[in-house]
Amino acid sequence: MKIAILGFDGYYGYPLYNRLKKNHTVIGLDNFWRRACKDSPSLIPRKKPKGIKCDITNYKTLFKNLNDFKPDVVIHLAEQRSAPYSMKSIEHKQYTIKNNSISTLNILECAKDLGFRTIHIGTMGVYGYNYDGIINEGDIVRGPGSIYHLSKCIDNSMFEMYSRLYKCDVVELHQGIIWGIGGRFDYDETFGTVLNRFILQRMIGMPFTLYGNGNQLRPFIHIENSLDCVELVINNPISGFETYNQYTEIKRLSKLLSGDAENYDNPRIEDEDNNLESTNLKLINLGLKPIYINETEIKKIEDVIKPYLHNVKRNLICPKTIW
Ligand code: USQ
Repeated sequence: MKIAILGFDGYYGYPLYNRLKKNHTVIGLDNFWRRACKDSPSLIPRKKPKGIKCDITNYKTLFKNLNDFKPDVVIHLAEQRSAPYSMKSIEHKQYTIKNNSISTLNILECAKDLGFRTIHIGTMGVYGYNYDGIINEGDIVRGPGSIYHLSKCIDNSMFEMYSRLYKCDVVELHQGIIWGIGGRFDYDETFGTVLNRFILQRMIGMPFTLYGNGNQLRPFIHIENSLDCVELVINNPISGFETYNQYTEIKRLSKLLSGDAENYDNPRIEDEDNNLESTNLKLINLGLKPIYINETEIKKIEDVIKPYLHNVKRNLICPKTIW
């Protein structure tokens, strides 16, 4: 199959590119924006991969690249994906909405004219974390807690509309919080996700930076599982618009890892004693084999990052972005 990955230089895009190119003809496009964020460096250095430099918010360039390649599937990862980044200032808010929404619109315009299938990595955060009922896959439940999550709600509405009006085939993967190594490893307060941050904090003898009381329930998925999910939906095509909840377990933040924790005044506006009940059976039924959070899996990550611990910049760890 011919597959184009938009945003192939990111935490998720890079390992996905390496996985898919084993069995498919794959091209990668990226504006290399994340690489230029010098305040949020990856702990593990990684060379710039070979691919096409393309800003997806430029419709003409995107169309030309996709029209030349004629993909069967386009995987859309070309988004600003950090909630804290999106809440730092009006400029960060504008950048996030502009980049994410225009990218999605451009991809859908290309899909309408070129006829490829689109797979989008969305987020469980579109539902929000203060809903009392059970969230089924495909339910329209909205409760974004940041401008980033709001941008994913806008994406979601665009996918639904293009699929309804123009019969575009779109898969929306509502992903939980990823953990594990994706070529790069982020631990700073802006781009590091919580479990990866806690793993590193324990290794450098720092108590976990637990926001609020730590009772928050959140969905988690190992990065390898997340890549499995994309392969599963590539190999099991649907027509129309289909949503999958892409996580393997729901955990309380205070119970993620054993170790000392320090409770911080929560820098985010979020419900700390939330309910989270949802279904994730569609991917399991397609064959996903969950990798759960346990010390054996954590040890594998520790072994990879250990040689780079001298690069840790402690001043990047404590929360600074408040909303
Ligand atoms: N948290 C801490 N301590 C920390 C960092 C975070 O207690 O040092 C807490 C946060 O307050 C939050 C939870 O951990 O309750 C998750 O925070 P996070 O930064 O790991 O994840 P989040 O901001 O939700 O975003 C991440 C990815 C995003 C993806 C999302 C999936 O950056 O791209 O969409 O996870 S989900 O959370 O399901 O929306």
